[in-house]
Amino acid sequence: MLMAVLLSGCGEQYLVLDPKGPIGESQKDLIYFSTILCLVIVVPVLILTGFIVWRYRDKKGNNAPYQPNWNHSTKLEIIWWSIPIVIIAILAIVTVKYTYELEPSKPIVSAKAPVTIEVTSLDWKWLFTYPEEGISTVNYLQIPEGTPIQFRLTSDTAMNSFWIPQLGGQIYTMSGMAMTLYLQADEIGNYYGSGANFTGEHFAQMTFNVKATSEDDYKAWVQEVKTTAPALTQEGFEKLTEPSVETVQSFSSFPEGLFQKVVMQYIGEGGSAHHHGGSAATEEDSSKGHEDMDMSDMDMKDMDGMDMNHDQESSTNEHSH
Ligand SMILES: [Cu+2]
Repeated sequence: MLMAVLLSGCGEQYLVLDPKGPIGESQKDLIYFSTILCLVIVVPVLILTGFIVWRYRDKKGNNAPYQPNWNHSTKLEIIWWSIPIVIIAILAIVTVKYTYELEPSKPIVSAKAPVTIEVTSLDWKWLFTYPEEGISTVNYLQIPEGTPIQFRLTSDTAMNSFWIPQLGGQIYTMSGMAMTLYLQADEIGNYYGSGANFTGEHFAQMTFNVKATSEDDYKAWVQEVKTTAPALTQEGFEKLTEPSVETVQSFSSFPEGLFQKVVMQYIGEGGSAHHHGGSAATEEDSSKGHEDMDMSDMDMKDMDGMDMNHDQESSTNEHSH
């Protein structure tokens, strides 16, 4: 509340504190709540530190009580143990609650059916494919306002992180994995999107505009792309996988099952082989870091015909970093 007052008018600069969707809104609440709760301890401690240093400093004529034999106070022990314990307990309960509530792959409750968008991070651009619409874009997203968007995310290169600060927290894109993230924009507008994980030379140019429009405008845009944009061929996609910086592009189509192919190409014998950056994806790396990786996020129905070697994998663990 206090912070909301202090920071009002700062929306432009603090995107995370100026959310425009339900997920971002909840995450902002949690940020405020935990910050304020922590300040309940931090502020008195800082004040007391200054006060004690000043009050008990070595100075002629200092009349602060001098008690060399004093060694225990039950009252003080109770105060300085119970307050932090209570605050940490509250923080834990609230954080756990929000963590489950905001689980990225949990669908947003809505009367509207979600729109699926597949996200592939490349060097150094974002490819978005719209499986329901059959179109694709590079470094540009258009979404209908007030509708849950189901993002399916992977990487065809180093690990990156997909982030639209005003709609919600970031999520990693990793080769050989498909992550799911639900976001929603409650207002028509343009939102800043970027990669939040350093991936080399032109990482800074991996930004994209997210345009949230009315549903009619969204449909009109899809129609327009379908009729006026060129097709994205397999060769065209391979060109995109080469390191380069790209401007906004739209395509009236994309190779069928492209996203699934990108995900599956990194899954070899015996499980995952996805790497988290750099060019050396060693076997050691993939076996060490990801015993707990799972494919439960992936839509197995879409994987028909793909070579699956995951019988040995558990399907209960969440993949997290
Ligand atoms: Cu990973």
